[in-house]
Amino acid sequence: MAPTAAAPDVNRIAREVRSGNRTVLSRAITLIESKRPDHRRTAAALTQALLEASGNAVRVGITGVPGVGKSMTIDALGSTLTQRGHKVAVLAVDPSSRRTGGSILADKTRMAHLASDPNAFIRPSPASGTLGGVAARTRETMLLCEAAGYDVVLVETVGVGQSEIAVADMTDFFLLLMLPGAGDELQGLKKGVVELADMIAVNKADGDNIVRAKAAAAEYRAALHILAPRSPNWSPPVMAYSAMTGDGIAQLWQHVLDHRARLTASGELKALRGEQQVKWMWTMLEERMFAPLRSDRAMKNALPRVEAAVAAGHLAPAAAVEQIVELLGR
Ligand SMILES: Nc1nc2c(ncn2[C@@H]2O[C@H](COP(=O)(O)OP(=O)(O)OP(=O)(O)O)[C@@H](O)[C@H]2O)c(=O)[nH]1
Ligand SMILES: [Mg+2]
Repeated sequence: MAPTAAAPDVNRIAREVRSGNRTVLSRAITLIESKRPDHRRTAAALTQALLEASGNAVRVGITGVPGVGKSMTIDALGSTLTQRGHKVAVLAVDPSSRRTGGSILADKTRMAHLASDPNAFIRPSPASGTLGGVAARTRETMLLCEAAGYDVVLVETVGVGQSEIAVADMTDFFLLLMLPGAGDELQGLKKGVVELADMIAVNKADGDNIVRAKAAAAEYRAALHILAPRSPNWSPPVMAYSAMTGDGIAQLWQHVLDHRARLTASGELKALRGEQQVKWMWTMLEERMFAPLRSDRAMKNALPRVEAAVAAGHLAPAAAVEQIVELLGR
């Protein structure tokens, strides 16, 4: 890394993060989430300084419709893993403003065990912004957590939009949670999300729901057969489990480990990580290139006018682009 004015500070923060200091980790994440240009530069230097120490976690993305039991599953799975000696970081990608103060708290109460577990670190989604921006912050946060010694990273996103793709793009294993109940086959999820899944797990297989959950699992298993698998070395399993009773949580994790073993052996995991890094670079570059459009005052004034003219048909889109580029060059 080229020495910069901020370097001593960056090195100190990096050292503290690596030593597992939670307070410094939290502050470093806040720095990463900041939009101030000087903070952005320090954050970039920090992720670079910690790059070598990162990358050692099992990265699992978890999605599913609201109420499917993502939080409860993360609590049960995460607690099982910390009991086995793992350090678990829980992150989220939620670009909507849905999850404001109140529901972050609600989330923590739904992750009651992990919230008080010294070997777990829960960080809610960065505050609302563009999906690209929120996802970028979460990726950087993931690197920091890994450098701090968290060897399992669970990234949650609600399964109703584009954020699933962003999460699948930053994780090794993508877990799709489903509710029991036949008939509602794919439960409003877009087919694209199902295609991303490395496993489908039907939650709430407890009490009166066991039979229904197993029936739903059989149905999804049949549905998955007609989709081409993401990897030639992995057919996504479909299982039923209960986050509430913990039944099936151990098997669920075993599938994650099996997947990892297969994809490590075939070299796919390494290739996947590499592709993700490059994609990430481009995403960040695009964001950076667009930044002047959002922050430049003259641009802020001009853009709505240009847009209105394009919408009204007075200005051709190509001519509008020329105008904007010219403004940017000033
Ligand atoms: N019976 C049963 N109920 C469950 C289970 N898992 C979750 N629930 C209940 O389902 C509801 C939703 O659970 P959450 O974990 O908050 O679901 P979520 O997917 O995180 O929901 P959002 O954060 O709103 O997207 C809660 O009332 C839970 O108590 C389970 O395994 N069995
Ligand atoms: Mg939740």
